[in-house]
Amino acid sequence: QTVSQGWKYFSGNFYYFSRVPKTWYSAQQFCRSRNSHLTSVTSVSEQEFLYRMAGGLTHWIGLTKAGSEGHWYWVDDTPFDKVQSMRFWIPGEPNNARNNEHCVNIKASSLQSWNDASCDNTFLFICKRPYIPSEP
Ligand code: 2F8
Ligand code: CA
Repeated sequence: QTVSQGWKYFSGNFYYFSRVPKTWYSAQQFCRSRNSHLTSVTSVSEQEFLYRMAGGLTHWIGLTKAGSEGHWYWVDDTPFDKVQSMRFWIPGEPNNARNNEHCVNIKASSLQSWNDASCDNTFLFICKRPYIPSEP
């Protein structure tokens, strides 16, 4: 399957783990150029899969802030579930350090994993696109 080279399948989606660090926005542009978005995380099993595949290295995910209120949203348009997502933040995060942390990465242990960081920092990143079976 040439179309899926370098992409890992998990539970209905393909994921791309970059080998080159980018800013959050450049990472999202890269994902979009590959028919995908920076990944959303909507379950414990997905979080554990991503953390395991990330191999201990910090990776951008598709969570960022919008509006003057600065509410979190997923760039792939998955609704952000604030309550269900609490468990995924590193204790003490998001802390919006220096008032300049509007993008999120997977950083620490497998479950309490997310940190908000400056979108201008460069990290590895994870793209996600749905697996859409083609007609036979
Ligand atoms: O201690 C948590 C804190 O660690 C760093 O700041 C010192 C992170 N900064 C970056 O990753 C740029 C903070 O986001 C994090 O909250
Ligand atoms: Ca932070």
